[in-house]
Amino acid sequence: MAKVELVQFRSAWGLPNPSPFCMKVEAFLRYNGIEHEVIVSGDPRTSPTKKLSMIRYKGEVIADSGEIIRRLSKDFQLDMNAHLSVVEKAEHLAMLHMLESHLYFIAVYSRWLVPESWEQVKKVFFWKNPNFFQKWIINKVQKNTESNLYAQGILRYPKERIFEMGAEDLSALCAYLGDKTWFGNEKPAILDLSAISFLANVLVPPMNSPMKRYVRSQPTLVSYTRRSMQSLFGMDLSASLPGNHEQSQKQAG
Ligand SMILES: N[C@@H](CCC(=O)N[C@@H](CS)C(=O)NCC(=O)O)C(=O)O
Repeated sequence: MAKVELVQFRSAWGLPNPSPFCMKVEAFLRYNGIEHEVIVSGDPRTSPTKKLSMIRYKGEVIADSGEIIRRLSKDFQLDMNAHLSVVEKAEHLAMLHMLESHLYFIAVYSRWLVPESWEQVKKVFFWKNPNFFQKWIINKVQKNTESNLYAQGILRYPKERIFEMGAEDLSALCAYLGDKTWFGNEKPAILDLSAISFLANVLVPPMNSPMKRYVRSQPTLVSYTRRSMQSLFGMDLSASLPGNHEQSQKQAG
């Protein structure tokens, strides 16, 4: 089989990737034992969608985590959702869109437009000691992000309401997980790859956002993040997550 080149941002904050979409693809490759090489790129403009995640594979460039997983699943004859019922598949699709097409924009707002977080984000995505011109570029990228969030709609709400909506999404995710080991029940489904990437990206970075405070207050989500990161990435996050909860002993299958 042709090797997959996974083009993604530099890892940060002790996480495989600061982008939940790149992390989702990496989780897919790792879980399914697909041979791959990580190529670090800080510039999403090289991607056909002008966004990362992206892979190079069989001489093609494929962007978008969903499209990448669709294509590789076909070629490697995999279906991580095969064991789900029709209703579960529908629920997973709705949850996936909640994470990737709603919560994501709240996370972007939280990182890029809240000044305290922005200071941390700048260090990860841009130059360490920017000169005058680089500072101008950084400000321009931030302004573009602000315009995008206004066009998308999330920026038309007050800050308190934006974070309240973030907590609503996370609360729905938590309720849907319930006491299951994985969203896919006994083994991970595609929703797990996305959920773990979003949760780890909320919980682990050093920013003290309202979303992080919310997730930390939910033992179900904290223990899910801990055991899934151990299982999918072999990473022990115990040191950076709140202490023992009743589910933390649960073994991920
Ligand atoms: N639907 C895409 C979303 C990708 C996406 O939004 N990537 C962000 C990083 S988390 C990006 O590259 N943004 C750059 C930009 O908007 O200029 C996927 O699943 O890969």
